[in-house]
Amino acid sequence: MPDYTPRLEHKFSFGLWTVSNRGRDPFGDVVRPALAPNDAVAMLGDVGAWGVNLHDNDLVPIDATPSERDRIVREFQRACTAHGIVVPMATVSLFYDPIFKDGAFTANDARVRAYALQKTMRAMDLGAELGAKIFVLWGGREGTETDACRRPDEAVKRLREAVDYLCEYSIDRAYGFRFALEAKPNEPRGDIYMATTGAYLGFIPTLAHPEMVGVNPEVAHETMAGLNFLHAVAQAWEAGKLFHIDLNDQMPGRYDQDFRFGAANPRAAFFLVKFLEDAGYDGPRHFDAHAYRTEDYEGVKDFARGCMRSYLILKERARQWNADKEIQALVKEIIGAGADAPAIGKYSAQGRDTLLARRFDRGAIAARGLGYERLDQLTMEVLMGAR
Ligand code: DIG
Ligand code: MN
Ligand code: MN
Repeated sequence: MPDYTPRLEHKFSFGLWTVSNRGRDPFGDVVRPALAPNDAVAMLGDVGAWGVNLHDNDLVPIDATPSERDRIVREFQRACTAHGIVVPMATVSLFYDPIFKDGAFTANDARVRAYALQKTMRAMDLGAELGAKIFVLWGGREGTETDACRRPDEAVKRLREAVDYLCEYSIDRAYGFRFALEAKPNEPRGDIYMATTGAYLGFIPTLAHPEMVGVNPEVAHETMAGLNFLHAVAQAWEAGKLFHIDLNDQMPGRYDQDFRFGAANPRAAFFLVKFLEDAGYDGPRHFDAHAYRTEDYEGVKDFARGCMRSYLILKERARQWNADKEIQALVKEIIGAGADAPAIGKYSAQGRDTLLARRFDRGAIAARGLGYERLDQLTMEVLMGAR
């Protein structure tokens, strides 16, 4: 029986806000008592996680004094050391405090935009102090309910000004941060700017320091919009911009469910894990998810274990798929189709003339059966443990 025990080498991480989620939702109060950050770290150490991530105010209350802040950070660092947990990523809450009700970097009030930068700089200080090298920016409130409130291209300009400024701050302080921008189509705003990972991939090249900025795609956020999450991840990877990833699960067309990884669509999760492992992605496997509202903290531990076990089970299924002789023979045949086609490659006068001169037998090519039903059935049988 393969071993599905999480180990540090798997780089499984959770946000403080995930295992400490108290189950509040828009229609119901908390169902779990507060879990202090240091107790959350102990829980993550207990279930075998590698890292813990945090928003600034997951750890340091927004109105903490500098001395309270320093004490909290010292105690947190002690807890992380005691439980062998690292802090790979930090981020900032630019969505919870009422001041951000109209957004943060894109807000119409210039004081809000300035305060959002100041707060992010301090969150970067905290992240750097904890050893984080990735800084996620999720613009949860950067959006609108009415497009009468600002031109959307003005929002893009304000976002660029903020990200450029924060890149300069990281350079100035020599923090070495790689910024990972996280998209979401809506919730909590009626519409959120930069709704998809693709939108951010189009935004990044317009920045002053594009090499410092990548994306943090989240399963639930692309899936909410009815998109194929793997395709967003693959485009980010191919562009060298997959700086981080938020793993969870989601039914299409619903509110942001942030389910346990693999809990809604194990087939999509399989193709994602296969891609990440085949591609050699070596970043954090971060679970931005939370337990069902029905659970107590034993259930939260089951949730955390389930995220990691499902990833490892799907990683083993991907190994089986890659080793399956019948599947690999089919893949070889599919990939090799049309071997006699004129090579495309770099444009040349000779290549041009060869391509223009070629006669294609459209009927014969179109009549060929591609065997994808057999391939997908074999894939499903690997997934279902029938091979
Ligand atoms: C929501 O999916 C966002 C926040 O939880 C956080 O800012 C970010 C970190 O992964 N994801
Ligand atoms: Mn989410
Ligand atoms: Mn997320």
